[in-house]
Parts: sequence; C-alpha cells; structure tokens
Amino acid sequence: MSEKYRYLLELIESKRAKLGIIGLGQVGLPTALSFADAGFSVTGNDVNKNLLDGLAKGAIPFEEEGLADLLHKCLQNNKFHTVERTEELIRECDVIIVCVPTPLTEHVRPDMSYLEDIMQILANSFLEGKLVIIESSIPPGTFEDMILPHLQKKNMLGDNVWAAFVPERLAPGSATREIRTTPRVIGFHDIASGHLAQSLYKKMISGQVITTDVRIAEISKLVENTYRDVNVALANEVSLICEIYGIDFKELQTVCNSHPRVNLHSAGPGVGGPCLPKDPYLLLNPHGGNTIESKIIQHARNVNDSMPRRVVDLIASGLSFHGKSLSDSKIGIWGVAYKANVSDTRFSPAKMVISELIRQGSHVIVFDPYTQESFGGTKVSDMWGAVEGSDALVIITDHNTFRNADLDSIKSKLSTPVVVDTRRMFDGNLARSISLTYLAIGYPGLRK
Ligand code: SAJ
Repeated sequence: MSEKYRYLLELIESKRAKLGIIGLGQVGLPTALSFADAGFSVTGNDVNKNLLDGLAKGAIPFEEEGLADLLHKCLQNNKFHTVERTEELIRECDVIIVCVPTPLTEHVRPDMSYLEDIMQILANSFLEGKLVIIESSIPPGTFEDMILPHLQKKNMLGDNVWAAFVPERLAPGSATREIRTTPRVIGFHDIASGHLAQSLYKKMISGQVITTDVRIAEISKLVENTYRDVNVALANEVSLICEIYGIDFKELQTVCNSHPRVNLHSAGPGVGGPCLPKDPYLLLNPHGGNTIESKIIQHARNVNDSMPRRVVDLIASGLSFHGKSLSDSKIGIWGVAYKANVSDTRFSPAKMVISELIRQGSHVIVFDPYTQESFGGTKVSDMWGAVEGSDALVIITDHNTFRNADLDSIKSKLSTPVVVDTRRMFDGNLARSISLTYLAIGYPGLRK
C-alpha cells in the first residue's frame, strides 16, 4: 500500500481526518453530527444558504428526535461548522461524504442532476490523498459507470484516491439512535477503498459493518426499500380482502404474526416519504440501461398509490350514512406528515386525500403539530380546531399527539359523528359502542 494510503488510514484511525459532508438534509445532517459527536472535525455544505445560516445559529430544519441537542453540542465544542462553497469543503477535507438527493423526474425516472453537479465539482478538484464516500441512493451501475470516471479524471482509484458506496440506512424519526446501531454496508471496487471506508464507519457506529462488492451494495439498498414497499402493498391488499369478508385486518394481523415466519405489515392510507415510493423505480432503472420489467414491484407501487382513493371512498360512505356528501361537508384532518412523529410531507398520502376532497367541494381543516404544510386545506393550530363543527374527522398520520384523544370528546365536538381512522389508532368497537360512525382501512363496513 502507498505512503498516501497509510497516511490517510492513520488520520482516520486517530480521528484526525477532517470530514466534509455535502448535502445537509435528512441523511447528511444526522450523519455529519454523528461523526462530529464521535470525535471527528466535520464541515458541512449545502446549496440552501438559509439552511446553513440556521444551522450556525443552532436551528434544525426538520423534526428529528435528539438532533437539536446534538447540533448544539457539536457547535459548542467546535466539532461542526459549515461552508458556503463546495470547493472549499473539498479542499479542506480528507474524507468527503456525498448525501445529496436522487429523486425522480416527472416521468418517474431517476433524477441524477444533484449528484452529477457534485461529481463535476469533484472531477475538477484536487483529490489526491482523499476518500470519497457516496451515501445517496443510486441506480445500479452508477458507481462504476458515473462516479468512478469522474473521480479518476486526474487520479487513480486505489493508488492516490479512494472511493466507496455506503448506502444510508436512516429511518427518519429515529435517525440519531439508529445511525449508530444499524449495520452498515460498505460497497467497494478496490480493497484499499473498502478498508478505509470500513475503518471510518467503525469509528462512528457500534453496529456491524458489512463489506461487499459495490454492485451488491447498490442493489441491496434499493431491494431493502422495495421489500418494505411490496410488503406494505400486500398488507393493503389483504386489508381490502378483509373488508369484503367483513373481518378486522388488525386482528387478522395479530393472529397471522403469531407464526414465526410471517410478518404481515400494517395497512394504511398509502406509502409516502422520500424513500419507499422512489427506490423501486431506481432498482428498475439501471444507470444507462433500459427499464427492467417487474410485475410484482410495479403492482405493489400501484396498490400503495391507490390507497388514498380508498380513504376518500371511506369518508364518502361515512358521510352518506348520515345523508351527507363530500361537497356539503366540513372535514377535519389529523396529520399530513408521511408517517408518525416526523415533519416530512414528501409523497405523503395526505396530499392526494386532501386534494381530492377539495376537488369534490369539501371544506378541509388540517392540523399537524410538526409541519405548516396543509396541501390546500385550512390550517389550524389546535388539534380540536379540526374536530369542532366538522362532519368527519380523518386520521391520516398516527402522531403520538393524537394517541390519547378521547372518543367522547371527539363525538361531542363533531357536527356529524364520522371518524375515519386510516392508522387504526382507536378501538373500533369502543367507537361504535358510543355511536360514532367509525370507519377504517381493513375494518368491517357499516350496517344500517
Ligand atoms: N407504512 C405502512 N405500513 C407499514 C410500514 C410503513 O403503511 O407496515 C408506510 C408509512 O406510513 C410511510 C411509508 O410506509 O408512509 C414509509 O415508512 P417506513 O417507516 O417504512 O420507512 P421510511 O421511508 O421512513 O424509511 C425507510 C426505511 N427502510 C426500511 O425499513 C427498509 C429506512 O430504514 C431507510 O433508511 C429509509 O427508508 C431510507 O432512507 O431509505
């Protein structure tokens, strides 16, 4: 191994290596602060200058348990700072970790523009002696056919520059905890890069570090989220079958999951967030290749995308039970975030539900304790403001805030006693026993 390699390894081992994180979103920021907390000096950079200004003042841009405390700590002990120019970060740092988004285009194809912009800057930078890590999710083939050619423009991989793909595995909402304990996958092309990346991540995480070929690492990331998406789709489809049989999906789930090899997921209003609705499409669209056909993966996407329509149908049937329709009703919504206790509303099923209700003429009142987003509904700042005088209360996100709400209070405040509980937060039997018109995904329908 070269002198430069040994020098960089020693910097990493002694935590004297300077780390630079490009992209300070829901992956980059927890990653930056966790490495800083582990003892490294970390520099962050993002195209969003307001975000950088806020971070310098200790403000975190999204809801994430423990992140604000971590930021304050890392600012106080001078382990974390930001720079406005990506070139400056690259110049300053020994290890560069890229955490920019790879979303979808409007044609449901991977949008690689953010990553390509960063790779252009890296290709034109002095990279000798540096390790570059890609954490962004990427279509299979991207590392070898796009990332490496950029990094090797002026350098030689494994000789004077090193690179690895280390897919992020952060679950929003428990990111600061899980980042240290979830096993990490290190994908590499040359052994020296794999070794450097492994020694770096072992300094920050207590979980297992798994090393593998870079192509396996690329595909594993996408398959993990596709696995979850397909399983949620199965749960959603089974919930519709339960409605036909007139049985309770939740009870069925408990019974089935007593089998040691069954893990029936939870049915709900649909699948949102920055990962699950997107990664199946990255999996099926290899870098520079044709779209791969997969009936099961595409069907799962379609099932999950169809669930918000099912929610609107449930609301309509609850109202019609009381002789009302969507167009003459006021509807209160609890929760617009894509899942419990986060502020993220990307791809949230709430968007389609609220838009469709508004399109059909409903007056929609929205409460979510974590976000100002209301998808066109009228935002209220108190959860009971969405219930008072409404013809239906619809729970879309199972935030803890709603967990202890009392069904009697809900009933007394509603104008028409309809509750549509897409997350099964409440006991349906109890709700119906106090004459609430209770409807839920995978729950027996109403009888006149
Ligand atoms: N959902 C259901 N039923 C379920 C589970 C989830 O309807 O049984 C819905 C949620 O309500 C939400 C969506 O699916 O709308 C996604 O939520 P999630 O908790 O499954 O996942 P994310 O998107 O927050 O995080 C996922 C995680 N991946 C896996 O669990 C395989 C996380 O570990 C990844 O790091 C993250 O994607 C990512 O960044 O890729």
